[in-house]
Amino acid sequence: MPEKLTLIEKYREHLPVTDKTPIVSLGEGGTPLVPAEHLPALLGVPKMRLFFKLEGLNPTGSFKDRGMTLAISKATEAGSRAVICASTGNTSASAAAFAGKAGLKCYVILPAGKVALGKVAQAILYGAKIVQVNGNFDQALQLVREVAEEYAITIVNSINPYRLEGQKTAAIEIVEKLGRAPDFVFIPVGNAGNISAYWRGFKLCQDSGMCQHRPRMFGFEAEGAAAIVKGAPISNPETIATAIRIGNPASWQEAVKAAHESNGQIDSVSDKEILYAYQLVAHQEGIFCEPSSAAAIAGLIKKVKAGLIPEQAFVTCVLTGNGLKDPDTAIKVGEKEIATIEPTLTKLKEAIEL
Ligand code: AN7
Repeated sequence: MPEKLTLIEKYREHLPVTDKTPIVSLGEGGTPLVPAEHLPALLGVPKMRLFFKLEGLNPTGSFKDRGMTLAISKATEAGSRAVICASTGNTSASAAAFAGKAGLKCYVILPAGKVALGKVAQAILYGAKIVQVNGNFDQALQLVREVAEEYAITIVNSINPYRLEGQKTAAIEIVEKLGRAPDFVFIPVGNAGNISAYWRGFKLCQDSGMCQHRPRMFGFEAEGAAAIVKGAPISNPETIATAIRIGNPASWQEAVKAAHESNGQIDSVSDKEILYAYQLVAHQEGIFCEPSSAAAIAGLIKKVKAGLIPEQAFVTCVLTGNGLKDPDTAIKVGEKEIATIEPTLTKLKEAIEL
């Protein structure tokens, strides 16, 4: 059987690599594009062709791996010995894994107490040096920028240009799988890198003749962290979707441009809407995504209600991270429903209402 190509090998012609670039790969990319079974009818648009891009099935459980394979490969090529990132969690898990494989030292700076359990567990086990700051992601990123000016450490946040180049491959995969571009793409927005990367990817597809049209890009911030929507940075961002708890997005301008050029929008959804969508997609479609990813579905629901989605539209929701990363939120949502009984048949029958 032929070996599966790495993401970089597969999309080499579209990526800033040469034959000399050492490829650091964990088997990233090639994630499933799964059609929705029940949501279109439930939302009142039964003919909508809705697909979920399951980025939580990447090796470290999020879309970050697409950019990280390239960022770490290029850091290795450049002779870097150490990488650093600020992170709401997923970037740190991905950076730690790829850096570990490449034999690079990895420093991750996290907002204390605000990173989902599974992501911290990953960074620990992959062997990163972890520092928590009593502050938010934006402050952590500022510190990372400052320390990287003084020391020869490569930043692997999405301000590293290779990150978005790698991430744009997800858009190409969607076009390959559908044989066309979707009409609408719904995607969560934190640091605003991923929506920018997808837009690059879709433009590339159109320019290279892989598709005839480009989708409208709809990005969603969490209401308590909606800097772009409000038009000004937020010094104390707050949301249950900790991955997108970001008050001053690094790719602000490029994301606004993506929304504008594509005739889309950056909008926001509330924590309540996020939690509703989070449970709905799990119950109805068997997909366990993290709360931040559910912001994309909450956004879709909002736009369907606003009458924005034509009947037969092709729609893709980008589900950026695996629900297993944040067991605390899942358990909080349903814990009270779990019955604890004495181990007798009678009690069991009572409990399951037979
Ligand atoms: C699951 O890990 O910023 O708008 O430091 O983990 O490209 O930032 C994570 C962001 C969406 C937002 N969904 O993407 C980090 C970090 C999930 C995420 C986003 C993130 P961007």
